[in-house]
Amino acid sequence: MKRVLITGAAGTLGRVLRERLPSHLATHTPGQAWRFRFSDLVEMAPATAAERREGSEFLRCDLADAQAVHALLEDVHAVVHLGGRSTESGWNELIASNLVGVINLYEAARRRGCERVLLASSNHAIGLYRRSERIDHRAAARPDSRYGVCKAFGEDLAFLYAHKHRVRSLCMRIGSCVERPHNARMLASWLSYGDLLRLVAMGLMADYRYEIVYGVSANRRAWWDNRRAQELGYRPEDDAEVYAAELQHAVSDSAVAEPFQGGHFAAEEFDGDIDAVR
Ligand code: NAI
Ligand code: 15L
Repeated sequence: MKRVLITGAAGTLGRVLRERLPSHLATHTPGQAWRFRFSDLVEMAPATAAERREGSEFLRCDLADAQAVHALLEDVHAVVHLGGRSTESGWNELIASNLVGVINLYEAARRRGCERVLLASSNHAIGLYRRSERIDHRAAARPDSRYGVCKAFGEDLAFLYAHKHRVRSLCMRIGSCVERPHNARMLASWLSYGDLLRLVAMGLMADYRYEIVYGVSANRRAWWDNRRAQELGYRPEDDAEVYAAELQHAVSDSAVAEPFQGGHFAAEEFDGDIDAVR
């Protein structure tokens, strides 16, 4: 039996995984028993009947509290780390939840002997690449925001703990994980909920030490060459192109957002020189 901890389980993607990951794994990993521990800073909706049957646990925990995170990692085989601020925020909030939080998570994983962490990184770690560029898993960070810097830091921390210690890490640079794309940018960056499940299932099963992959569907307009994820066994099934006729003209009026992969995260507070970003 392998216990999976999902942090940020009260959030949007946490709720998707709570509802759908147990049955997805039961179908796709026959012979392997999984148990789930769900955690968040805030109170979660009460467990469903299915979750009670599966024996899932629900624990409130502030990722900024090292002792509490150490307790949370008891008997955990793998962590899907979604917890933290998910949009641009002030430094104080980001330092507590996204920097101290991810440090506490990896330190507890190391001390508890947790085998692997699936880290929800973000396209905003590489948001200052241009949309005209096609990048792969070897692309160095080019954060577009304070939030993106914290994600890039998480990827470096994952490297340290994977190679210096024994915590394997899959850093998932997630694009836009929403039920359906809302604008032209998401024709490239969309990750469907079904493909999120496929990516996480791959991350729980594949053999790796440290990897960066893109959390993106099989979008024909994607800016990201996701062959490393494919090699590890990720098989996305969705393509945002089915929304193209409806969304291809849904562009912003920002001269900063449009050239960059990070879109409005790049544009917010931007007072640099667009041409000098390369
Ligand atoms: P969300 O904001 O809905 O969920 C994040 C959860 O983390 C919230 O429930 C919040 O209460 C919890 N949290 C915040 N600070 C915490 C702390 N100090 N201790 C414990 N829990 C804390 O975000 P969403 O959309 O579900 O995203 C999940 C993860 O995936 C986030 O790390 C986000 O940065 C990342 N991501 C999401 C993308 C998307 O398109 N939804 C794209 C790229 C990355
Ligand atoms: C993210 O990292 C955010 O968490 C999410 O809210 C979206 O803004 C997403 O990136 C995106 O770039 O669409």
